[in-house]
Amino acid sequence: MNTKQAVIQHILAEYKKIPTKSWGESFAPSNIALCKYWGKRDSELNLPMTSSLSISLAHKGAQVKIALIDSPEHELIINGKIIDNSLPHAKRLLAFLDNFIFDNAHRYQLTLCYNIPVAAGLASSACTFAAIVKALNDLYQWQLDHPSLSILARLGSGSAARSIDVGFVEWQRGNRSDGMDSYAVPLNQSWPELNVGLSMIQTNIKSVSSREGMKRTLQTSPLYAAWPQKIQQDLTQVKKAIAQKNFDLFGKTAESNALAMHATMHTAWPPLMYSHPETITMMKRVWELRDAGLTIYFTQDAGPNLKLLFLDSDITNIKTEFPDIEIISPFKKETINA
Ligand code: 2P0
Repeated sequence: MNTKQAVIQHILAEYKKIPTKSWGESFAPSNIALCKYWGKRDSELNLPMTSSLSISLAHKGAQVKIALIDSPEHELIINGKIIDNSLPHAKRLLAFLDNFIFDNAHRYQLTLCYNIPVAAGLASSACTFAAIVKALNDLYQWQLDHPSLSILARLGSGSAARSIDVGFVEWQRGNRSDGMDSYAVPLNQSWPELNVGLSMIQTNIKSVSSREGMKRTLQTSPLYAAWPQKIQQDLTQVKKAIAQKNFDLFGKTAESNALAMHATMHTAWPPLMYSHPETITMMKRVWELRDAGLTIYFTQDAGPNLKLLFLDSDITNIKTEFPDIEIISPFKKETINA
């Protein structure tokens, strides 16, 4: 038994492993980190070097349906297409499902439906593993609490720990080597006027995975030593900004955190740069607009797409300036129910 399986056994020890329904179903949202997760202290359990904080993207994410099948192999269907089990993207999902085989006669049929581009820095692994864990919870009717769901989702992908909840979510680093104290906790704070604008500079699969990128950065970047302290300061500031609804402090902290994370990547070796020329052009436009009085900030993950942060009061100007962005309002009722 590997360490991951030991954690799963520990969490599920008391629960029955026979489904009481034909299939389990669930949705989990993507999340965008405002204070980023970049670097692991344990790469098997996806334990982070630092805490991180994100906002969930309401109705944007993954819908999962999972059922047991009489077959020696799992079956994977993504956005309506049967996927070859030998593809790298499939292998990671199937390896995760292997951890939840409780009876040797059956495997799973996993159906995934996204309304967000896969593997384009739009956090699709986060919503995927969170939705799978929630769907298993539904299939077996375990009724696990949120910390347990978050820990199980983290075993699939670190950022998935944060996609179990909605709204603002903090993933606590934890200190234990088994990770039982490393899970996400919702902040229970709302900000109805807040918007996230998704740019679609590129939606192809990226060349260096986050997993590989963070490993390289941790091992080689001379700037990485400063990252834990930067995260600590930014977490304090962003939580203060959310509590006070101070949008300038919120946006400035998120943007600065993203730029600092990318600085650690640029100084890794071989260097790592997820930005495209269009990314830089868009960043400069944001800075020009801000100088001209528009209250707009950005954040960027491990991909070329920027996520713009702005309030309702600026939405008309932002739409004129960036007509191609998709706007998500994480706290608006109609968005959540869409
Ligand atoms: C984040 N990212 O906090 C950061 C910012 C990308 C940049 O979490 O290896 O796909 O599965 O734990 O969760 C992407 O990393 O990596 C990520 P694994 P994951 O959102």
